Amino acid sequence: MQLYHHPYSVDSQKVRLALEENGIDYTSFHVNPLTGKNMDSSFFRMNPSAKLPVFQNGSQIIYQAMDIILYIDRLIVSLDGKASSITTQVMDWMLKIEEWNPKIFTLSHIPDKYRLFVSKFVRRVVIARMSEAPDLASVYHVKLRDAYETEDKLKNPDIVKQSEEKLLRLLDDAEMQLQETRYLAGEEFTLADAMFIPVLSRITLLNLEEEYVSCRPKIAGYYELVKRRPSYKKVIGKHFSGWRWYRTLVKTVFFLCIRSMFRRY
Ligand SMILES: N[C@@H](CCC(=O)N[C@@H](CS)C(=O)NCC(=O)O)C(=O)O
Repeated sequence: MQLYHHPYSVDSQKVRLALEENGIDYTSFHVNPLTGKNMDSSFFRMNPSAKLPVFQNGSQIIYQAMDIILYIDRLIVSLDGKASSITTQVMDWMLKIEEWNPKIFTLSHIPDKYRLFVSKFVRRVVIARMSEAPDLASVYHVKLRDAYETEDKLKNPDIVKQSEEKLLRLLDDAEMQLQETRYLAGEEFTLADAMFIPVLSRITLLNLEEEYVSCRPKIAGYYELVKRRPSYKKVIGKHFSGWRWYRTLVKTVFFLCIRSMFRRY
């Protein structure tokens, strides 16, 4: 089994937590969307949305984080003969979490000059790949249109506000639930938690913990609790502290600057 992902991608983290919690082995391939690696024609041919994560088991390729997690659950059921861990309550939480797309919220918290630099770089990568693989041109055009549409959305304060409000509703619902139970769907860790933790880690990455987490004491306590799990340490913790974080950042910035300077996309 192979997983194409990136350690800072929210949807990739959801899947990796689910895999780790279930003790499933897989071969990991890092694809950095900030450097446009997801636009390489070999990856793009397999996954024309260019989005991460992508999970491959033999000839089966699955694209959406939620679909991959449901597949993992089915795999566990068939391998171990256990009942599915996805109860109605777990599923309700998974759907609620899935409804919040972190893209607009994230981009709206990144200073314009950095965001526009990366977005221009990625557009140039798409154009370069289009000329290398003309048979994929129409699909690459969809990605270009997506990039322009995202910039338009970011200029619309209503869209930015909606994304934030959706996150606030999710956090308020979680805070209420965590007054009753230890984890999101009861006393045990479930796949709903595997999907929720990356939302919190994105808030941390954007340096917004004070504003969104600390003021919700139950979520703050829950966050401390899940950070002690080996799955969290492996999938998120080790990438968020110390040299790994700086190494990824420096490598990405260096790659973008050098390539932009020499116009090598
Ligand atoms: N609905 C997809 C969304 C995946 C997604 O948006 N992934 C982001 C990273 S978290 C990505 O790959 N962005 C790069 C791009 O859109 O080109 C899922 O659930 O997996």
